[in-house]
Amino acid sequence: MEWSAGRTQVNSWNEWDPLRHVIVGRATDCHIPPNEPALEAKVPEDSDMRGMWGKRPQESIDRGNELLDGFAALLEARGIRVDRPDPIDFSQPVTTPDFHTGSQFGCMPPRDVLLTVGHEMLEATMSYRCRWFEYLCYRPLMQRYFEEDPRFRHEAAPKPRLTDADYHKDYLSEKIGVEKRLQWAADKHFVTTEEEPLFDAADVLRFGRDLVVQHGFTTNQKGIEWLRRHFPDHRVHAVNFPGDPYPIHIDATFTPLRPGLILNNPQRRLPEGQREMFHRNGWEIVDAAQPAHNSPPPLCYSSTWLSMNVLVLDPKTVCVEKSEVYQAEQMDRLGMEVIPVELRDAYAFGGGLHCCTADVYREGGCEDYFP
Ligand code: DAV
Repeated sequence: MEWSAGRTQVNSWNEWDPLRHVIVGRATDCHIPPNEPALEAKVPEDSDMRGMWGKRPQESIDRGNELLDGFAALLEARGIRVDRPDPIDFSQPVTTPDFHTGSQFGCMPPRDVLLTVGHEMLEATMSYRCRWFEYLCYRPLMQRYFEEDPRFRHEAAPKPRLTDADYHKDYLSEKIGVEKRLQWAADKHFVTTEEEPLFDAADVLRFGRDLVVQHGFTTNQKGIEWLRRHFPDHRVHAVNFPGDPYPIHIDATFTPLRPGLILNNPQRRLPEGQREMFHRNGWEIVDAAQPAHNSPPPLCYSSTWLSMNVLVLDPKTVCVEKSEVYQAEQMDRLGMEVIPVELRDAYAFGGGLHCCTADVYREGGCEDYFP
């Protein structure tokens, strides 16, 4: 079927084919949620956010929206169709028969919630209580896509119960220390237990027939097994990056740019034993450039490695955050055309250029890159 801008078609099999239609998140009403087990384990021990919760300062929300709107306009100016989520009232607490938490999170970043595989968009289980209802912000879009595209498959993974049994108690302490965290990461002892399948969509990278999934804080082995059974025509590979003391989401760690080329965070190298499928098929895994900043912006959950959280528009063109000059230089050396996009003041809402988007349509079909 030919691409036409007027009617939605959902189709995206990888991270690099020419992008035609995308969702860009919003900072509106974004909250710092109260403490809960999964967040406790993630917020860095020296973070300015520890113990804090409530709505984010309105000026920061306005600035975040200004940058996200600017990014959406830049994409539209290049002929890419952009949709936006509908925020709900994130100050509302979440109560289920199994847990209660005092507020929600926001509708940034969509990449965490929605996994597009071919004609399907799958709502992830999520692993934070404050993000349990985040899919609601995307339901108006899902309804529209369902009406407009007869091939579109709208799927939702089983909602998890997120009782205390989902979290390892030894992670719930203020002071663990980076050394112990690194040992735990090397031993694949993460905050989430194997009580039930858990995954965030941003732990999954799409390489045509192959899905590469990070096992870490936000995705457990049962979540990866659930994905394996849910996508029987795909090969699902579990990876982990022992150098990361706070392993959530793969997209500041491992960044495919085009067939045959992946950037890897030099502090979180893919272990030798997990490189086989890439090497055997002639793929190159190169160290990403250093971030331009020594620390994340205020009230930010993510690390400085959002420098490599780029959005590939096609195999020759990539959006890089404007201040990330070393990353831009490296892209240039690798033969990519770089589009600088100002986004750093929106990092605090949950991530960078890859995080703040979710694919709806990329050209191309399901290729086998690792025969
Ligand atoms: O390096 O803090 C951020 C990824 C956000 N989706 C990091 C991972």
